[in-house]
Amino acid sequence: MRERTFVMVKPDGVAKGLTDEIVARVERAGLKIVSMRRMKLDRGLAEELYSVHRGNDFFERLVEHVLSGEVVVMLVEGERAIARMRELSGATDPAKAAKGTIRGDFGSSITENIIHAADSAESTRQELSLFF
Ligand code: FUP
Repeated sequence: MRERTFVMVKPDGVAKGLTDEIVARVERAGLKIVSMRRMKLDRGLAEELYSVHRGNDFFERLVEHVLSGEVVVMLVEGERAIARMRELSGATDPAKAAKGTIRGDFGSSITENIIHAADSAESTRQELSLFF
């Protein structure tokens, strides 16, 4: 099924110069980047993006991280795009993520894990509506 998903290169990924590498991996996987923009989030937007995590002990750390520098937001489209972007990204904790995944290859901690990719059709809709 052809679908759309929301992807964001987090500030650690942008700072490490990984945007082009991530774009290349997404395109090599046969997915299309329909739209892409480099930007700075404000607190309201960051808290909205991560609203499902509000109340968790890591929420503030997560929000502070995505506010710590510029991000690159992407609208990605293709067959099973949501699941395939999750596969390309790898497990949340880079220490547990497989080699060959973006987090496994480049992530440094569960907070500084390079990339966000929406995890369901519902979160995709909600997250895309915030940015595109
Ligand atoms: P993921 O969908 O893989 O990004 O993972 P989650 O939705 O579980 O978590 C979203 C973000 O919260 C992660 F990218 C990093 C952060 N997080 C922590 O910092 N600590 C945790 O224990 C879990 C998540």
